[in-house]
Amino acid sequence: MGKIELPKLPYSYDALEPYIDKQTMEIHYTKHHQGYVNNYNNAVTGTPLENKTLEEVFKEVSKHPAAVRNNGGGVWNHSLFWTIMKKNGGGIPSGKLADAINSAFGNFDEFKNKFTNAAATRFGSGWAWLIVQNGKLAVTSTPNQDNPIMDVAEQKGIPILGLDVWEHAYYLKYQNRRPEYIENWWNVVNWDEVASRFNSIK
Ligand code: MN3
Repeated sequence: MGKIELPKLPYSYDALEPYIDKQTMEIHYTKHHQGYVNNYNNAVTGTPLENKTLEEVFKEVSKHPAAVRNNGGGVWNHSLFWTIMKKNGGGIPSGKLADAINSAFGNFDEFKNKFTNAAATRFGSGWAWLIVQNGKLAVTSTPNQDNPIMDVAEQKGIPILGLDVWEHAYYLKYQNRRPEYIENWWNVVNWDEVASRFNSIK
């Protein structure tokens, strides 16, 4: 597939204000995400991985150098992250996704509590995820830039929602108050995109 390119941000840097501030969004996208793209390309150029998709690489990521795992994950995770947020997001999902959430967790609030807890208790840097495993939903988290597609993940599945809890995602606005960042983030979740990802899996 050749060189990975930074995907276009689907909204302006200030679109998710006041929950995610403009400066954080700009630095996160132009420095962090771009950095993962550049470093991944540097790590795979001239190797057999150059022509593989990220998903193919993740299935055997334990065999590859740390730069491939960390930067490849950084590329994929942020590419998902931007799409599952939008201006005037939030609320609760409907349709088949809502049914699947109720079936897996009891109700939306139980799901939200479980996901919030996974994000809040992930020690250090990492991500919280809503994943699809054999057609069923589950909540999990991963350290650093790992994700549940990777062979190294404790709990594997296909992520349809992810929350970045690295300090770079919230520190300028929230400093050490990760729980406040998580609580506010629910106001920008793009449930249409999450549902679309869910519906495309089965
Ligand atoms: Mn990040």
